Amino acid sequence: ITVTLKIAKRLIESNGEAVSGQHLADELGISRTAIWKHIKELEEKGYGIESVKKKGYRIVMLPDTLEPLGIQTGLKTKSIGREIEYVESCASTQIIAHQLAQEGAPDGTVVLTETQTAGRGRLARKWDSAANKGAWMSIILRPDVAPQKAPQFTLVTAVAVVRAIEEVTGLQPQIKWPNDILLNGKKCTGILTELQSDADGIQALIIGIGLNINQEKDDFDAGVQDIATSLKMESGEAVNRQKLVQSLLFYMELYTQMYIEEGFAMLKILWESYSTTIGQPVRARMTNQTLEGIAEGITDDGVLQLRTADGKLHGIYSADIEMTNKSRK
Ligand code: BTX
Repeated sequence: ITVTLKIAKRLIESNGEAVSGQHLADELGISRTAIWKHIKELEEKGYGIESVKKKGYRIVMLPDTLEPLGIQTGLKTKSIGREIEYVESCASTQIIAHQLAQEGAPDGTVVLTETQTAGRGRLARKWDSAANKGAWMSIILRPDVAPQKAPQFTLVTAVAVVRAIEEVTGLQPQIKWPNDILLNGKKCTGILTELQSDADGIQALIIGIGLNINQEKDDFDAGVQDIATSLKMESGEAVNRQKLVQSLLFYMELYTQMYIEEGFAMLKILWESYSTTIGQPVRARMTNQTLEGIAEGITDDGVLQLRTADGKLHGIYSADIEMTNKSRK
């Protein structure tokens, strides 16, 4: 961490109180002129800093970026987000995270970027990742659970995403099984869980999360404009991306811990309470067939239970779900 960032950290941590230039100079062992130069540098980076006469410097605005300093200051987690790999742009945070995981990155490492040129969804679909308007991230977890449990982490992540959006914006998202987070029937977040495993079990889970935050309709690719939405479009207000990411990392840690220690039962109740799918007629498109019926619930393993008209109950492990009740959005 550079001296400039140390100063930023010191100002952020003083919670809006001015910090004297002399204090900063003494603490860092540099001259007051040097402090002044670093302050100018912070201003150029987008920090709003006020000079209060006789009192010193006070931070009044943070730059709207996802840089680790802003995310980690005030972050309420023990492990998730303690290591952050931040890049301004990349092909996909999943690629970087896979690489880092192979090199031994610790549990809880987060890869964050402002824009992706090849953001990906399930089945090699494209994920539209507009610059500086969302949060595109991958979280590396190293849970001691069997590889078949990996899909449950998608459900646990969905609950964490819903809680974070609720907390920061007051909006009430819904979950469409397995991995879509919806607002007014449109997708505001996508989740992609990938796995590195061997004979010993899971080596790493790479959980990709794409949060649409401050986009306007035009910021989305034409092909997704009708199905995508952002928190700003739904709430009418710009959302602080740093706060949202902090809140998400907090709930990710809380719920993944809960899952690892106590199993899926509690999370299943939360998940079902946010779900738009359960109890509804749906069409499930799988690679080899399509089934229609009522989505009755999920099992303790996160498998969707679909009852078809002939009364048979089918366990769906992976599919695209369409709501067939037209009166609902
Ligand atoms: P999915 O396969 O469920 O959804 C992909 C589909 O969603 C696309 O085919 C398109 O129709 C639609 N879509 C594309 N972009 C958006 C968008 N920004 N908002 C709403 N709908 C969209 C979902 O896959 C999983 C997405 C994970 C994305 C994260 S971002 C960070 C990480 N890195 C990476 O490359 N992927 C993950």
